This record gives sequence, structure tokens and C-alpha cells, in this order.
Amino acid sequence: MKKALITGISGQDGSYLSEFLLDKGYDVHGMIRRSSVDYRERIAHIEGHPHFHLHYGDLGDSMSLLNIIGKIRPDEIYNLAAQSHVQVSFDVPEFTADVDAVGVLRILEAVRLTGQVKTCRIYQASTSELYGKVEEVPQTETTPFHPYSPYAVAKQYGFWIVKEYREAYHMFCCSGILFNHESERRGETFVTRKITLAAARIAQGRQDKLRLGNLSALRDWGYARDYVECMWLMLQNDKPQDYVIATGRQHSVREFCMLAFHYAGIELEFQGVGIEEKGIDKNSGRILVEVSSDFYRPTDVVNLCGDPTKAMTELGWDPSKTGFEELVKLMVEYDMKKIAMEKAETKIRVNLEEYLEKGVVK
Ligand code: NAP
Ligand code: G4F
Repeated sequence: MKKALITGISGQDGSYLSEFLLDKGYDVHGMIRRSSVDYRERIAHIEGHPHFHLHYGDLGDSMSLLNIIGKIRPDEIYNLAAQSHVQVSFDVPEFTADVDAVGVLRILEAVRLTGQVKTCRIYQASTSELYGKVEEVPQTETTPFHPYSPYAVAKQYGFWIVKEYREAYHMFCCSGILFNHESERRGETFVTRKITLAAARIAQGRQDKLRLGNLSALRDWGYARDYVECMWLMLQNDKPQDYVIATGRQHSVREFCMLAFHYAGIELEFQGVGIEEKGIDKNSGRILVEVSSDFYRPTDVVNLCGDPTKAMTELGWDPSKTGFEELVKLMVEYDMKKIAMEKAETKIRVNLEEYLEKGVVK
């Protein structure tokens, strides 16, 4: 049975990759960090599976990496752990560099120092943010990098150190240059999930307005569940190589917003420009979306669109499994149910408190 180690297993991609590898018959090991609330929502449903094991460690802690990698001796490592929020990287640049840049080096060295150069294959979660202030559209494996945030600069180091170890030590290590991929498990402060949750809350009377930053930013959004297959395919390849993983289609934050509200039953129209732009409910005339400079970044990446031709032809990967409309729909449907459940729970709690106060229930 093949053994895989996933760092960042509690994140969006880590949870989908765990399910994917368990289905393939792998023994899956995951690295987790201790947290004050020890509940891992995205992987709670697989904890207890006989081939699913969790280990405490941290990308900032070489000793924990040496210990875990030396003990498990995995056939494959998927390094998904990162401080993955671009805007937050402006607030915590040093931590971001330590985890997203030096953390990659720590993994490579742990593999080398424990004598697994020939036996262990490594996938590095790289990113379209490397193209940053883009120099061509669409972006391919040969497009020059121009990282445009502390996050992207750190990830750039990760990309180059993987390439260096591949050439210097002939290690099977490669980077997936993944464009944005979203899902119902996406972190709630990334723009897509922030929008789908807000659309669901506004439609159900639980929120008045949504405040966003740059509505004109363009992204190539895919479905995370489809993208984890590519990580695995890259490690099954004959040669270690880097691949762009994207859909090849581009949409603005504004378009995402209009579609999400549409699936929540609200037709929006946008009026005004820049900070004055508003998203207005066509039926009621209410302003539901406003622009706030709080969500502007010191430097923003505004024109991402990937060309997945190499992954399609060499890995046989299909980027068209889940289209943009379907992705937005499934995220909104999930969040509509989530908010409805939360409303029902609140109602039950309030009723119960009233009964307890009146002494009806003891
Ligand atoms: P995510 O949901 O934010 O998950 C990040 C994971 O990293 C979490 O499990 C987190 O653990 C863990 N982590 C953070 N700091 C750590 C540290 N110091 N040591 C160990 N673990 C740490 O991210 P994602 O969307 O799944 O993305 C996975 C990877 O792909 C990331 O490297 C990201 O930068 C990269 N990427 C993502 C996209 C995308 O669109 N999703 C696109 C390109 C590249 P906690 O749960 O304890 O916080
Ligand atoms: O959803 P975002 O925060 O994702 P971003 O910055 O593209 O980063 C994500 O994708 C990268 C791949 O390209 C990953 F490497 C990275 O780990 C992460 O998963 O922002 C998308 C766009 C930006 O241009 C941002 O300025 O949406 C714009 N935006 C507008 N209003 C907003 C908001 N972003 C956020 N998070 N929140 C807003 O209110």
C-alpha cells in the first residue's frame, strides 16, 4: 500500500486530496497544527478511517518535519500547507515568508537528510500569483513571473527551490501552478466564499449588505475537487515537471457576484464606478453591495487566465468537468442550506430558552 503525507490536510485542498487518495487505496498521513479549538471541520468526516492518520507538526519547525517524514517514509508528499491568504500576507509578511518559502526548503531537506531522495516524490502547491503583474495573457508554463505580494514572493522561492533540488539532487519534485480553485469548503474570507455566504444570508434576511474591494479583478476560477486529481497525476508522471492547472476562462469579481446573487434569487445590477460602485437589487432598489477601501490591496493582481494545454495533453487532465456557472451554483446552494440550518438552530435554541424560563421544560 502506498503512503502519502499531506501537509495542510485541514485546508480546502487537503481535505479533497485526502478523499481522493483514500479512494485510490493509499495510506494517508496528514500534518496538523495544534489549535485552541481542536475541531477540524473539513476532515471530521474522515477521521477514524483505518488508513487516515494525523500527526502534529508545523512547516516552521524542522524537527517536527524530520520526525514525521523520517518515521512515515512516504512514497509521496503533497506540500499544501501555507499562509494562503494574499491580503493577510501584507499584514504578516515575515510569517508568510517563513512558512511559504523556507517551509518548502525544510520539507526538501527533511527528505534528503532522512535518505529518501530516490524513493519519495514531492508535489509543491505553487500558484498563479507568481504571474502577478502579468506579462502576458493567458499565462503558460513559459510566461515570466512577476510576483506582486509578500505571499507571491514567498511562493516564488518555493517554486525555485523545488526546481533547484530537482536539478541538484535529481529529486522527483515538481510544482503545480494552480489558478484559483474554489468550493463549498473554501475559506470564508476568500472573495468567492465571502460572496456566496453573503448572498445566502442576504436572501434569508440575516445580513444587510456585502462590502467588497476590487470588483474588476479577473480570475480563472475552477473547482477544487477537480484540481486535486492533477496533483496526483503530476506525481505519477515519468518525469518531474511543472504544470499550469487552470480552466482557460476568465471572469470578474463583479460577474461572480451577480451570478451568486442570481442563484440566491436576487437580480443585481451594478451602477457607478470605483469606490462609488454599488450593487443594487433590481426588484426593491436596495443597495446590497458596496465597495470598501478596507479590501483594497497595496498591489493587486488583476488579470489571471491560465492555459492548461500542457496538463491536458501530457497528463490527460480535463479542465472542463465543472464549469463556472456550475461552480457558483453549487457553492450558493450549499451556503443557502447552511444559513437555513443556522436559522433553524437559532429558533430552536430561542424556543428552548423560553420554555426553560417558563418552567415548561425542566
Ligand atoms: P487553505 O484552505 O488556506 O489551507 C492551508 C492549510 O495550510 C491549512 O491546513 C493550514 O492549517 C495549513 N498551514 C498553514 N500554516 C501552516 C504551518 N505553519 N504549518 C503547517 N500547516 C500550516 O489553502 P488551500 O486553498 O487548501 O490551498 C492549498 C495550497 O495551495 C496552499 O499552499 C495555497 O497557497 C496553494 N494554492 C491555493 C490556490 C487556491 O485557489 N485555493 C491556488 C493556488 C495555490 P490550519 O487549518 O491549522 O490553519
Ligand atoms: O479570493 P481572493 O482573496 O484570492 P487571491 O488573492 O486570488 O488568492 C487565492 O488564489 C491564489 C491563486 O491565484 C492562491 F495562490 C491563494 O492562496 C488564494 O487561494 O481574491 C481574489 C480577487 C483579488 O483581486 C481581490 O483584490 O478578489 C479581489 N477582492 C475584491 N474584494 C477581494 C475582495 N478579495 C477578498 N479576499 N475579499 C474581498 O472582499
